[in-house]
Amino acid sequence: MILIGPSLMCADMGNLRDNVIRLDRAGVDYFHFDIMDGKFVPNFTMGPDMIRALRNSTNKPFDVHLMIERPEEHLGLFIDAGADMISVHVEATPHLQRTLKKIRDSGLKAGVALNPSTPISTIEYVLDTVDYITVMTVNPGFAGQKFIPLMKKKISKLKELITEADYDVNIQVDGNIGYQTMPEVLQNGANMLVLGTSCLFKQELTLENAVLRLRRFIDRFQMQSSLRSKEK
Ligand code: S6P
Ligand code: MG
Repeated sequence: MILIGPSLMCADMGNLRDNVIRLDRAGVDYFHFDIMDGKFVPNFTMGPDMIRALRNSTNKPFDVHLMIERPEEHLGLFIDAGADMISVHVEATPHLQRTLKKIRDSGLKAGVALNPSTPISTIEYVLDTVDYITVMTVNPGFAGQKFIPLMKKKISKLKELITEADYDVNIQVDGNIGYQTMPEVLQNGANMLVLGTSCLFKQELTLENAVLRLRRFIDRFQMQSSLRSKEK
């Protein structure tokens, strides 16, 4: 199952509720919120009040990507605001396992995000405590950056590790996911796509048409890969 989640920091900030309602109707699977603290990453974006304000606009899950230092100190704010899934960066806390467990114990899905230079070995011993792993395919902090090619290898290595250990963990990719990069990240094992300026929020397409085009592309991709695996 391939899931698509618009990155709301790339939406029309003046019409956020309208964008969420339209994307929900167009059939996205979840909404991705980027939270930055100006320290872990050199930028500021959204916060818990925005999550709370949008919570009654859709029933789809809210995925909160915490790009903040010491995320364990702020989890309550995002849980209370209406998050369904929270990911924390492995580089941002010395207590990763405890933090992930706290997210899960609160009834949410727990995710861990890896900066491009962070090796997969850092999460080997929390594979039983996570629901999804976010492979950052750009350095976190900004939309509109270029995909880092070596991340394709990282995704496939991670997929191998998860499959070998037989864990039920999704792989999310975040950063410059568009028609150029999608085929390879999907082939290598990603199944949750964060979509920003490279794919959904494009001047030349309405949100509805952008989602439609994307769904067709993913359906075609899945059909072709199931044909390929039958031929083998
Ligand atoms: C980046 C953030 C992302 C971006 C998204 C933008 O720090 O975590 O979620 O919003 O990657 O997408 P694009 O297509 O503009 O790179
Ligand atoms: Mg993100």
